[in-house]
Amino acid sequence: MADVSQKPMTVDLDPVQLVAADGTPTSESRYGRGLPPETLCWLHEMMVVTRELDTEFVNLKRQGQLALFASCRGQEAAQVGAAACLRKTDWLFPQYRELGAYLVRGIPPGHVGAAWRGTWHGGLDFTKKCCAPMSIPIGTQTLHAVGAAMAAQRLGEDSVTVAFLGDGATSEGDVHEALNFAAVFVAPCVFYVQNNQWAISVPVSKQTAAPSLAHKAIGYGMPGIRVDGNDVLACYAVVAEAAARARAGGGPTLIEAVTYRLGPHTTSDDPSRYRTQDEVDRWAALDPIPRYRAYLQAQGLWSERLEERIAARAKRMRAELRDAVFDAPDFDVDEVFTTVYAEITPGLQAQRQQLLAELGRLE
Ligand SMILES: Cc1ncc(C[n+]2csc(CCOP(=O)(O)OP(=O)(O)O)c2C)c(N)n1
Ligand SMILES: [Mg+2]
Repeated sequence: MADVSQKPMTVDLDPVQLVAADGTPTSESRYGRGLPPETLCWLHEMMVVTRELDTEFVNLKRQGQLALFASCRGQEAAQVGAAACLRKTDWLFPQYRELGAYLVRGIPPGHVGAAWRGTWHGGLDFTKKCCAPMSIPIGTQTLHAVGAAMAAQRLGEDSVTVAFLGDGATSEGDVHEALNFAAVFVAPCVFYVQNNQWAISVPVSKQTAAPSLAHKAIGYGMPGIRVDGNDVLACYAVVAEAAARARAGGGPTLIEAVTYRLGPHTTSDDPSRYRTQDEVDRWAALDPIPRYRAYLQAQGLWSERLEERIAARAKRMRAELRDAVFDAPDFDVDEVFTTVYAEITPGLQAQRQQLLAELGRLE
C-alpha cells in the first residue's frame, strides 16, 4: 500500500479565493496573482467571448438549428481559468458544458456547433487540439482521462490530463473507479469538479454526505482542494499547481470549483420548477465577469479600447458560428458505419446493407 502517512489528510472548506466578489484582491498568500498583463487581459477576453458565444448557441437552438445546448453561463471563470493554465499538449476530457475550455483550446465554435447539431462526429475534431469529444454519459470521461494519463506516464511523456466533471457525476461508479485507479497508479491526472450546485433538478446536497466534494479526495489518498469557481485567477492558480504536481510525478488531485449554473440544465429544461429566483439572484450577484473586470480596472489594465476590441471579436465569432451552423453540410448517414473501425465488422456491415437497401442506395 502507498505510504498514507505522507498524504495530506485535510481539506479546507473555505474555497481558495484571490479576487473577492467586489473585485478587490483577497489576503490569500499561498497563490500568486502575478501573471503577465497580456495574460490577465486575455482571461477577461476569453470569459466575455465564451458568454457571447453561449448566448449565440442558445439562440441557434431556439431557431431550430441545434438539437440541444447546455449553457455554461456563470461557469466561465471555472472553465477558462482551468484550461488557460495548461500546456497545449495536456489532454482535456470534458463532460458537455465546457464551452469556455473548448474556446481556450482554440476549437472553432462551428465544430462545437456541429456536435450540438447532432451530426455524426459529435466533436471528434476536438482531438486535433488535445481535447476528447464531449461525454454525454456522465462520468465516463474520467476513466478515459485516467487511462490516457497512465499511457502518457508509461510512454515517458510529461503531459497531464484534466477530467472535467460535474457535482452529479461524482455519484457515478465510474468516477470512483477513476479516482481510485489514478491515486493507486499515481496517474498524472487532475479531477476538476465544477460544482454548479445542480445535477439537472437534483441539488448538490443530495449527492454526498461528505463535508464537501473535495473531501472525497481523502479517502482516495490524494490532495483535495476547494476553489472559488467564480474567480478566474484562483481557478488558474489551483489547477496550475495540481498540473505541476502531476507533471512532476506527484499524482492526481481532486479540485472542487464552487460555482453556479445560471441558466437551465439544457435548452430543454425549466429550472423554475425546482429552484427559487432568490437563489439565482444571489449567485448572479457573484457573476465572474463583472468581478474580474473590476479587478482589471483597479489594476489599471482595463480600458474602453480593450472592451471594444473584445466586443468586436465576440461579434465576429458569433457570426462565424452562425455561418458554420447554417452552412453545415448534411452528413452522409453511411459514415455512421464506416468511421467506427478501421475494418467494418460483419454485424455492422449487415446493418449498413439493410439501411442502404431501405434508402435505395445499394449498388
Ligand atoms: C450515465 C448517465 N446517467 C444519467 C444521465 C442523465 N443525465 C444527464 S445530465 C445529468 C446531470 C449531471 O449533473 P452534473 O454532473 O452536476 O453536471 P452539470 O449538468 O451540472 O454540468 C444526468 C443525470 C447521463 N447522461 N448519463
Ligand atoms: Mg452540476
